[in-house]
Amino acid sequence: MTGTNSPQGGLTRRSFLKTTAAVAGATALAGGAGLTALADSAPAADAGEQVFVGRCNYPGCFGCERNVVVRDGHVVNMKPRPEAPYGRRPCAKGYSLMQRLYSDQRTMYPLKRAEGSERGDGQWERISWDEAISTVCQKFMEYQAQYGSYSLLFYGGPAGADMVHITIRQRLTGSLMVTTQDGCADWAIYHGVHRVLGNPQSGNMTFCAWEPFEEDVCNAKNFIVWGKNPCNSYPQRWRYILDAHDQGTRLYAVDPNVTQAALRADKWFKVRPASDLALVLALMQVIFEEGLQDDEFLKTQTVAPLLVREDNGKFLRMSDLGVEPIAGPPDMYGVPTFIDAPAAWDLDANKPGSSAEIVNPAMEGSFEVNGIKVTCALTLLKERVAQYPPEKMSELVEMSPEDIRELARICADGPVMHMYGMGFQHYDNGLHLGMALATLQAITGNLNKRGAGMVNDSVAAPFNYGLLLAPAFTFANTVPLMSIPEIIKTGQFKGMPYPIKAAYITASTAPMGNTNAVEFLDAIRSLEFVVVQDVTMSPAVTMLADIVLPACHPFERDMIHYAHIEQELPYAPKMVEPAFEALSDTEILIRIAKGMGLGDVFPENDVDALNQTLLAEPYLSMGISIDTLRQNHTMRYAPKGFLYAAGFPTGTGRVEFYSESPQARMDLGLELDYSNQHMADLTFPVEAWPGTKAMDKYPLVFMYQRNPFRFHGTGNDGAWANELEKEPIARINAADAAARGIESGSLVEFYNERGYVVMRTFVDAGVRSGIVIYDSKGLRPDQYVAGDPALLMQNHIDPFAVNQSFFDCTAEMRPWNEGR
Ligand SMILES: Nc1nc2c(c(=O)[nH]1)N[C@H]1C(S)=C(S)[C@@H](COP(=O)(O)OP(=O)(O)OC[C@H]3O[C@@H](n4cnc5c(=O)[nH]c(N)nc54)[C@H](O)[C@@H]3O)O[C@H]1N2
Ligand SMILES: Nc1nc2c(c(=O)[nH]1)N[C@H]1C(S)=C(S)[C@@H](COP(=O)(O)OP(=O)(O)OC[C@H]3O[C@@H](n4cnc5c(=O)[nH]c(N)nc54)[C@H](O)[C@@H]3O)O[C@H]1N2
Ligand code: SF4
Ligand SMILES: [Mo]
Repeated sequence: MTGTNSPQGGLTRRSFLKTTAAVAGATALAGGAGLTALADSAPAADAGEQVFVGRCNYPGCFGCERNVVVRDGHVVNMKPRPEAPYGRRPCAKGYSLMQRLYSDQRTMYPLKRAEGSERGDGQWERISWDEAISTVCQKFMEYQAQYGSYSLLFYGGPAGADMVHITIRQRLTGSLMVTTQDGCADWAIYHGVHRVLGNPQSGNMTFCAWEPFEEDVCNAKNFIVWGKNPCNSYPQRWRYILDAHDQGTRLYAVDPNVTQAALRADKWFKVRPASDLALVLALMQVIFEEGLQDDEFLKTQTVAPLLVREDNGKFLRMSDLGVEPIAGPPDMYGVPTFIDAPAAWDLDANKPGSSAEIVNPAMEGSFEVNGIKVTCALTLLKERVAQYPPEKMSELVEMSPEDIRELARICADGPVMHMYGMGFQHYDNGLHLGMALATLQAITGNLNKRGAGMVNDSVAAPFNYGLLLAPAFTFANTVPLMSIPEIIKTGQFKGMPYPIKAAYITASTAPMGNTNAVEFLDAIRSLEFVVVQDVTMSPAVTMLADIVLPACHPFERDMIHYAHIEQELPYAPKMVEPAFEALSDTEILIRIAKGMGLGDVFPENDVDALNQTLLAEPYLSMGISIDTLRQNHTMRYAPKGFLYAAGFPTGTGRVEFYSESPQARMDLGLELDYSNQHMADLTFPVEAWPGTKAMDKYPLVFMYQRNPFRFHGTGNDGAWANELEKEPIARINAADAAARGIESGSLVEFYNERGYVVMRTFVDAGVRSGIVIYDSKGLRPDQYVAGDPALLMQNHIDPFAVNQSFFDCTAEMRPWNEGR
């Protein structure tokens, strides 16, 4: 963690609080209908009504269809749509979308910060779109001319989940070659899983054997939910899991706390926070010890028989045996490729040969080939996990060896599906956890067969790259979000100049939720010029903006949902005219492109961009166009079936539980030692682990959970949500409360040496002792009694995963006495 006082921005942990207090006043410009007004206008009969098939636009969720009722140009109701393929029962936050449309916190007009006022004062002047766009473009072009394109930071989140918006945004950032951010959220576990199962470069986070999941989950014999609360975070998937459970699939939950999944499970495995890695390594030890592994799968579909060279950690190749590589098919750029097959030991011939040809390879042992010592990958794995038997891991995981053995047998009794969440990777050891869990699936053969696989969220639709790429094939420079404060302060990253002067922030409230929130805000506030584009007066708007660009709500524009759950393209039409002067995100970006002289290489307007978006494969050959989507609402762009029928998308085409050239997820320009990155191994969190200095002083793991009413910061403007839950709450265990004289329902201060927050706190028997769970960043900073959870966060990053470890943070608590 870097220092909390910045000489540049002057925003310290103290002034962060002062700034957030101004947020409440900053929304005074707004005005609109709340819950009461909407109730008054509930639909009567159907006279004069229009019904559209609308859907949610939360990224990574289903995009559930529902019938949206429009009367006199206003959305007045939303009803379930039973004929929808999967999303048939919209959840609470799905319904709240309607409220966001008429929220009193909508951005209404382009605004500029009033002359003489400070950022965060909440004093705005209304300006025209022409003035807004020309101010933005003029400023951006000045910085570009003086400092180069990297001086512009385009910070965009996935919110809105609109394919056209994201496509045009990337065309613009690539054309201008600006600096953009990598969000560094959720990636540790995926990077680990991708190392083992291959990275299809598709944003795919679900590795079910059969797609769609909804048709296959009932084929699982055992379904295990890890560090996830799908009832809140994936309500539609949860429904299919419960259906499968009713039909006989056994359900298990691995979680430190009681969740709805734990309550419904046949057995709940209660783990210590951040100890899942130790647990999964022990599970594999048991599986090998008891001979429960799937030898045939290991032999034919994994790297188990491949020979690893002791001298350089790489697989022994046929070229090492003097066989010339043969020509392979050209790659996607037309560059010739060569096949140099990995070698295995042929037991019948008692010599090495091509792994592609050997029928009876050695699965274990060490050999010497041309003076090089080589060892079967499976032997290396077995030696690794032999170090972690249940009896040894039991104390770390705080689970009995008997329970660990029971879970191991469940994991080997296929078909098994693991649903893995974010909770258990929000610590600094998340990357190895991803590798370990994928390896567990490989050794038990629970991949590539029905009812088996690894389930998470999000399949990214194929984009129209012709439209997305800049015309001259230039690219933006992506930097990790975590490094942005340092880059702004020093003007450098990886030895290259990044003299950032201005920021354009859209579809994100990341500053409020990053583990480096304080430094991040501080850094952005030190910039000369900040533009924020949002549907609502979000904290990013109220705290940072010089210019506000009001964006359409998804019901006010056509939408092609790009980050959905199955390989099906969800579409929703524009249903009502934009409120006030809002424009679609795409239209705003096109106007900026035109204002910066790029008009001739951009679509004419948002409708033109929409029409061009689907003029690409696989849409053309699947008959998917805006017209057919308008008729069908949702259309598959890939046939149903096995995802990895043709082999795994790894270098060897096999499951690589041993990776010969492990990479860091992002290059931070650091010299790294990769020797322990080939295979999963026991690594530890930085704070949330017994024996750390932080834990000694602040013994409670400080974590959040997804709120069913909101999607991060999207929805904190929804009147229903705020009426149901007026203030952020925290939950703690009774023993922890009693030890500190805390009463349920009272205000409690949570603190560590970095900062503090005060929340109303309830004793909850479902919370494990030693844990504080607070509401995820659904609520606005000004709704905290005092302080903010962001002030407590630590900001260490594992340089291999380059990801935020949101739960790797500890705190102490005491009754709040109205002052510190
Ligand atoms: N404390 C804490 N921090 C967290 C998390 C947490 O739960 N708690 N979660 C972490 C994770 S896993 C993630 S993925 C990130 C997510 O972080 P973000 O991607 O920043 O998500 P949101 O906070 O929802 O911010 C979305 C913003 O986009 C706006 N918006 C919604 N729809 C549109 C649209 O169509 N157009 C435009 N222009 N704007 C739109 C919303 O009004 C809102 O202000 O946060 C991470 N940080
Ligand atoms: N309603 C709603 N749904 C959402 C979102 C939202 O904001 N609101 N956000 C979306 C996004 S971007 C994301 S990333 C996902 C995240 O959704 P999930 O992956 O479901 O994450 P959480 O809801 O944070 O649940 C984390 C779970 O992990 C448990 N946990 C904590 N530490 C450990 C540990 O060390 N080991 C184990 N085994 N469990 C642990 C917690 O007790 C909790 O039950 O949700 C998505 N869905
Ligand atoms: S938030 Fe997700 S589950 Fe809920 S209605 Fe929307 S798409 Fe469906
Ligand atoms: Mo996320």
